[in-house]
Amino acid sequence: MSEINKYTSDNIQILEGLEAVKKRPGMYIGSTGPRGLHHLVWEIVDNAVDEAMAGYCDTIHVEILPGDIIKVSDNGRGIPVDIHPKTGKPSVETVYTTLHAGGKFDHNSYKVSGGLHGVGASVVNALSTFMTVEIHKDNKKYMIEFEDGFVKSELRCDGDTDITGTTVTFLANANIFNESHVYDFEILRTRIQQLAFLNKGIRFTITDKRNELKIVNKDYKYQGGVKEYVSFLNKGKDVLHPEVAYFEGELENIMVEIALQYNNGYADNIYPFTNNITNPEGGTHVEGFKMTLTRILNTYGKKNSIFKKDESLQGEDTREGLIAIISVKHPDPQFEGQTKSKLGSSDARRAVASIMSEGLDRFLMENPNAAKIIIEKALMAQRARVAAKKAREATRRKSPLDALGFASKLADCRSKEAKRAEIYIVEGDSAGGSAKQGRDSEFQAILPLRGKVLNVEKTRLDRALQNKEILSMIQAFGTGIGEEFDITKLRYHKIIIMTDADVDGAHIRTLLLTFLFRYLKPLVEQGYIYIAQPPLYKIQYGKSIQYAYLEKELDLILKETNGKPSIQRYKGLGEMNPEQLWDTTMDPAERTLLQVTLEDAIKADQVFSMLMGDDVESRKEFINENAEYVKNLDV
Ligand code: 1YM
Repeated sequence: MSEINKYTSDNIQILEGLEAVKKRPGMYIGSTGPRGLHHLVWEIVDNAVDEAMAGYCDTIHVEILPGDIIKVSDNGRGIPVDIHPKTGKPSVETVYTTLHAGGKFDHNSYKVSGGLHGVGASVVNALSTFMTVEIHKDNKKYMIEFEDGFVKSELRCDGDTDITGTTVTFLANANIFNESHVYDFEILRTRIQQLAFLNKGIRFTITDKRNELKIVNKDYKYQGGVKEYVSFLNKGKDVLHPEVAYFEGELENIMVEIALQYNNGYADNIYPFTNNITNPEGGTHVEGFKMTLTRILNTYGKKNSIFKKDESLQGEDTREGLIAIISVKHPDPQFEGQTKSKLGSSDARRAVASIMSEGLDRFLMENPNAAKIIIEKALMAQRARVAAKKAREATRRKSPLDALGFASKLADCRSKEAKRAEIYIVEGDSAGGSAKQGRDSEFQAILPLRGKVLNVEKTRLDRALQNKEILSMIQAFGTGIGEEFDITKLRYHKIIIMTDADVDGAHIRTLLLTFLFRYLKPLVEQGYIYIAQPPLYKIQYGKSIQYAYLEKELDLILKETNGKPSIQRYKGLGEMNPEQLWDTTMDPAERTLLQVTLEDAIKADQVFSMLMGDDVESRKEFINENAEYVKNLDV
């Protein structure tokens, strides 16, 4: 084949590659919804982070410009501009027009990879109406421009410079991201801050310039890395020891960073990451961590006579009130599990166990007070576990009367097919009554709750299990709780929280979500939890009835309806008759359900703690800082 033909066939391949991305964007970035849109930013940021991890860059800026144009820049070496031997084109052009070009000819040892990340900058290019890449390198400024993924203006030298780095600017294609191409500042900010925690000493900034009257700029740099992350997560909680334990090291080419600190709560929050990507399903690094934590605490407790003669701790005892970050950087991680987000590499287990074991040993030795408090906390947890086991047995009984002698108010559905079955958790007996009459009893079960659900933020499982409302929920769901939780036994694939559209309703909803998040987290993670949306108003004009679910909708309906309609404001679900409740809120053909997704479990945990905890000052500060998010949670 002649040289010319070779280039031509390479070019055809390139075109076919990018065309495939445009045709099926979802295959490459997961979706063309908001998630996919934000994914474009991470794809570019990841390249800058890779450069930082390789040790060549210490500052990364992200800007949202008017029109939702994204600009990412770093002060690394600059993407190579030399002619690539295979394509005969500048390397930067090849990187931005060839699928998966990154992996082929760069040699960073740690790459941001896992889940959907790592598909390459060319995918972002293919899905952008325009993109420019500016490179400062070898005292020269270079520039290349693309339109719809095609080179619009070839790489050119654009003057002299005395700095190095890469700046990428792009506009997502609004025809492809047709749901919305508006970025959510909070989503970008949260992840940028997380990247700053996970890459110590690297400065990350994020600036929202979309509204020139209100430019928002955040600047993050954490010299302490994940140690500061744990402090941040424990903010507003009562910690049991002042110092965050921090261990780092490298083994078999795997870098490990671990930080942990106990608080006086009961939740177990371990946040694992591989190459900056969270692993919600855990994996070998988490196994290594848990194993070592149990082993070292047991050895210390025995050696220092903190245990009574036969006492020893089980794994879960050692994790009550624990907040931990495990961050590994692995040159070639293997993933498994349902979402390919579970780390499978066994060398990571060894590396974590070894670094953690040495580090924790030393920490306990140097901080004997902390050691004693941690082990005593674990011993308390152990006693509570035994008590909880007894209480839990009650939830397993088949009879509608449990050990506490009350009848659950569950009105079950006839279908035993979990996939189809739904359960409505309804506030109050009167709304419960309407729901029971209005439902389709074939597949809709109703569980009315009386009064307020216990606040579980400050309660241990054994006490929570004495609460009737909580017991009836666990009994109804069928999954069990704690050690014997089994998601395959879930009896309803939709658990729908239906509360009044007022402040009390919002409070009950938050309490329910706290309970679900703390004790039945997989139900939330796997998308089984929903929130029903009852209407706020009924607008009747002659025989025609319309419902408004938002204040805005009421205005709209009133504008369209001339004359004088009668307006009824629903204060509670109880005011609706069964038929109305079915029509507006329960009929699958008409209703809108909000699916509760805790994509960002870390944030949710903070929201719950701040809203429910007893630190009033932090709560105020948190609500001020996160007004938007809290509002969303309460809508
Ligand atoms: C704002 C986005 O992409 N920075 C960036 C990318 C690269 C390099 C430096 C780089 C890598 C290497 C050598 C190497 C990339 N280079 C390539 C490729 N920021 C941003 N900064 N020199 C520079 O990995 O060996 C892909 S990404 F493939 F061309 F080397």
